[in-house]
Amino acid sequence: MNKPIVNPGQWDAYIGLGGNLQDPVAQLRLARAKINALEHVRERGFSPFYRSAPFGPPGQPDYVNAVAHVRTSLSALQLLYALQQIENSQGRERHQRWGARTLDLDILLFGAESINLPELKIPHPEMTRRAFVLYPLADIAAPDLTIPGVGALSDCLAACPPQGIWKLPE
Ligand code: A4P
Ligand code: MG
Repeated sequence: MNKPIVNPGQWDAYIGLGGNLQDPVAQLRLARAKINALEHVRERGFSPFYRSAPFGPPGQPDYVNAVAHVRTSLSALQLLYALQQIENSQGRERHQRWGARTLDLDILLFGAESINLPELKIPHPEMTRRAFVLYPLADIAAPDLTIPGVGALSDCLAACPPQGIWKLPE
């Protein structure tokens, strides 16, 4: 059964999902279902899962990463707060920047917007340096996708080899 959507979707947003604690694949699957259950949010695509070497403090387990494409009529801040509630509902604890976590949901892109608020920076500032974001994004985005203020996704991929990431079997 289709859930009711009051306003038709207006924004194409890409969300990066990551986690490295407590069965990350299951955490990401659950988060995917919760994102798709949000009012005014509809999934348009979902990448394969990737295992990835941790970026940040050493000694953490490998991560699992994926990217979701959604269409939404929420504002970027409304979407951020909804995603933070999902992180919290899955036991996300914030101890250390870039430290191990059950679930991290980052808004990578929100339409063609550039946003620079204290609590929300879009495009996500680290995304162009991270193979575990760029390659799953490329799996589901249009080949000519442009990252606002940066340039073509294809140029970012060429500058960021797929090292330290491994696509998991479907
Ligand atoms: N915030 C600002 N912009 C955004 C955005 N576009 N999307 C703010 C989401 N949040 C955004 O985030 C800190 C604050 O960022 C939030 O309060 C929000 O208002 P957080 O999730 O509480 O903390 P964090 O995730 O530790 O910090 P940060 O800087 O967001 O880290 P990243 O960049 O998310 O990196 N290694 C691998 N292999 N795979 C990973 O997924 N992830 C991280 C986290 C580190 N290493 C990783 C991975
Ligand atoms: Mg984060």
